[in-house]
Amino acid sequence: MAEEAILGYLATSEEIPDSGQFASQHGFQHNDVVNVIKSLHGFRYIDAQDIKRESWVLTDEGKMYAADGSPEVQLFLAVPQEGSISKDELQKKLEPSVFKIGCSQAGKNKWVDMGKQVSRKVQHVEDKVKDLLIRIQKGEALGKDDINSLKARKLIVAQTWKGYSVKKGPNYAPTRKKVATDLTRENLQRGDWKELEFKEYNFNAKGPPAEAGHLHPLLKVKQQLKNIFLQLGFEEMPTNNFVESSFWNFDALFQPQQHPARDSHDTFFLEVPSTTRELPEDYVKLVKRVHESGGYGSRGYMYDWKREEANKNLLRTHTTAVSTRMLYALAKQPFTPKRYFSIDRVFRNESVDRTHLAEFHQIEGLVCDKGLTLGDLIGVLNDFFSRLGMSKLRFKPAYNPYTEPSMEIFSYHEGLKKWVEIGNSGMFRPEMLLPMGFPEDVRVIAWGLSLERPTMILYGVDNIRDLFGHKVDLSLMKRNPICRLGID
Ligand code: FB9
Repeated sequence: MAEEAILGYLATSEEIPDSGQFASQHGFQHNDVVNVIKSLHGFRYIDAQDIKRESWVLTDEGKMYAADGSPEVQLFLAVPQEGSISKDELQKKLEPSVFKIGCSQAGKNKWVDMGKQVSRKVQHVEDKVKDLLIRIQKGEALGKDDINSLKARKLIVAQTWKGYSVKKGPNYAPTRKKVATDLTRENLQRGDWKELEFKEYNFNAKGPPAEAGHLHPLLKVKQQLKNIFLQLGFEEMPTNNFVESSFWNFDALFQPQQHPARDSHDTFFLEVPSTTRELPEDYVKLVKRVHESGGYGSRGYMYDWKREEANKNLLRTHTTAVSTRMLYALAKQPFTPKRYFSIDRVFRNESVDRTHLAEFHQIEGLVCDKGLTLGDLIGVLNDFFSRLGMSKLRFKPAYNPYTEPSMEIFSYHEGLKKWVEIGNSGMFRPEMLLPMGFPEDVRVIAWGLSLERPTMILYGVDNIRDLFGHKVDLSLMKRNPICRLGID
């Protein structure tokens, strides 16, 4: 429609000086004309030049006065030709803003005598303001002073009108030639490819966005944590066994069999297979002894340690169970210092709430070397967490059955403006390490945190159920820029 009109008009005229007038003269929306002009300009059928025009438009208040008359005239007309009217009476007859502005303007124009009684001082008045506003609505140009007085009363505001002047372009034709965007078999068979005009290839055009898979935020943060551990010279422990025996998950960690965490309120025990098939018998004897009567300077827990309790299979409650297996294996070899880490799922029979599910990902790091001290642990923690953007750490004494001393780790989180508990740590007890066969002076410092908490804080996820499970909003994943963890 608009295209034919523009190309048709240029067939007989040199130029379309103003797309705005052209649109109103031909009954088109200026916007449609502009879109056609841009497209025809793109194909060089026409040459379009921008033209701008400053114009004035009425504010909502201006529109009201253009419709109902200026407030000063409305007030004047409300005052009786003869005699007077009380100010209160008058006020009741008019809108509050009209009365207020009307009083000051009519007073200024000396049209009325404003006392307790209000009376006219002139017989007749012109509503110049209304006339000026209507003329602007008609697009007429007004004199500077009139514009300034209306502007001063915030009845009009400036508006820039953008349009185009159009001339014929190098590819001008009265109608747009269908340009072929593809050479098809049919073109070749029909041989009409000779006449066809092909659209130029736009090698800068972006192809359709490739809908690819997206990493779940947990996996993005997991990868970044892995990179930190690897940069610090840690090796990843194999965590591909969710099912574990109570022995490696608890007993080997010197966690007594009557410890509350070992009952089904906190732990998922397996029905099938309910018991583990094999354990290293010599080592089991040493674990049994240290639980029952201590040794290595410890008095143990002095209770009857039961093999069948240790045999029970469960869903691991922490990846520390994997650390136990790896340390036991390490103790079998000639001693070499080691740094190990694990990041994988653990299961706890806990009540589900905003930050707790029955499973989460535990992150664990450990350093095994001779003569390590609590100072070394604090040092490693500062190094590790500083790479997560958490520099200011505080430590609070804590208790774990398998570490002594133990510390909860806190960091001041700028965004949340508060100290956040960011993990737990400690030095594995000799009752755990020596039965494995480690030399006296070998120490193992370790710490743990969750993957979900940092991911929730970094992605601003308030409820863990929005991060994990069927309620996850996939679009959130798609549009969430990979967040950088305080590194670069
Ligand atoms: O992750 C936790 N908090 C955290 C971590 C990082 C973080 O980053 C933000 C970007 C700034 C924010 C918060 N916590 C550990 C602390 C709390 O959330 C705590 O309430 C919940 N804890 C889980 C266990 O809940 C029962 C988080 C989980 C946890 C706790 C302890 C360990 C591992 C995971 C451990 C250990 C350990 C100790 C000694 C030796 C070896 C392992």
